[in-house]
Amino acid sequence: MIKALSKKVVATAVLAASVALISASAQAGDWKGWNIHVKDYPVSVGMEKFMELANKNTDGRVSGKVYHGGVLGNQADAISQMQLGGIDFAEFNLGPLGVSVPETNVVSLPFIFKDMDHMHRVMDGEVGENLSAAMSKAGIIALSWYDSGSRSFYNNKGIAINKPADVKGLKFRVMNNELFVGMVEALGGNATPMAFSEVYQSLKTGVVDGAENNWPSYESTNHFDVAGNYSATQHLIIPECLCVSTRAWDQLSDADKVAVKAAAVESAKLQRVLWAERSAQSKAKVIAAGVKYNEIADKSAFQDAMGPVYEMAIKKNPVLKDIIAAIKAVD
Ligand code: BDP
Repeated sequence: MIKALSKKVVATAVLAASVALISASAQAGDWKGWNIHVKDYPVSVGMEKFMELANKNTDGRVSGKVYHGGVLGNQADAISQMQLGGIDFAEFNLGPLGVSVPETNVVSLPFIFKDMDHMHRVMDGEVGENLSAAMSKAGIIALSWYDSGSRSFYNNKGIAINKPADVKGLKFRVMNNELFVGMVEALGGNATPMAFSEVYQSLKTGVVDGAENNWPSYESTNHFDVAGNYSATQHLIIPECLCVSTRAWDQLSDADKVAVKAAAVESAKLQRVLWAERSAQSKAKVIAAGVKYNEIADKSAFQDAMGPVYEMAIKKNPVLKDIIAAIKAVD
């Protein structure tokens, strides 16, 4: 009985302490920022710029710190922490976000965008605004869209992927979203969702045969050291968001909201420039280090294989049908 009581007392104290912690972190002036990438990555530099400008634009009423390198946990943890209030701002890839905000699954459909410019036109227009509105219902306000290039397959089996049949039997790590599992399966391979931080070791020990990512992530994580064949399938172009939790956002005055939004938009401009530079540098670096790289002149066989992924996505979330049409309608 005494034991049970003390357990309850301890539990109540722990709860009170975590509520205090949560509300403390949501105070303007003390924002905690989550980032998966290393400090010199374009996303990281963009986030630092965002905080610097948010601080300046609000005369110091908003300040905070960015925690780089995933030290605050993986993206799945970060999404729930944004909702609970343990993290105030973050930079997320929209891929795994589809699990919490179904509308965002549209950007995780393979080959949905024609190229990076098309993605920018879509995300900087009405579709981007609608996705942002959907995200805010989940406690996440998207203030601006960051670049993440296009994702391509790489493997540790010495295989140059030129056609879907080359994927057959290979096991790839994908980001956490069943659409990505479906995508690899539609090409005849197998896929395992896994946190970003675990991929290097899994490639090295052969738990997976390959993964898929853009040039900067392939390089910054040293995946190129353990999976030396990179094939430019460019099957996904997924934007990323610079986001603030609704908890933190709701504490701002209207004027400070405008000021913080402006800081985010400005930081995205910088991030996009840095992204283009880093992509070229990373590509050159890994090729100089001995990576075998092949381009694929005609990707139509890969595109044609994606029918089941679109069907699965629409069946599960019929709302995607109209968003797909809206994206196709953007030139
Ligand atoms: C990178 C994204 C990052 C993802 C990572 C991944 O920038 O947000 O976590 O890919 O593959 O390109 O998990």
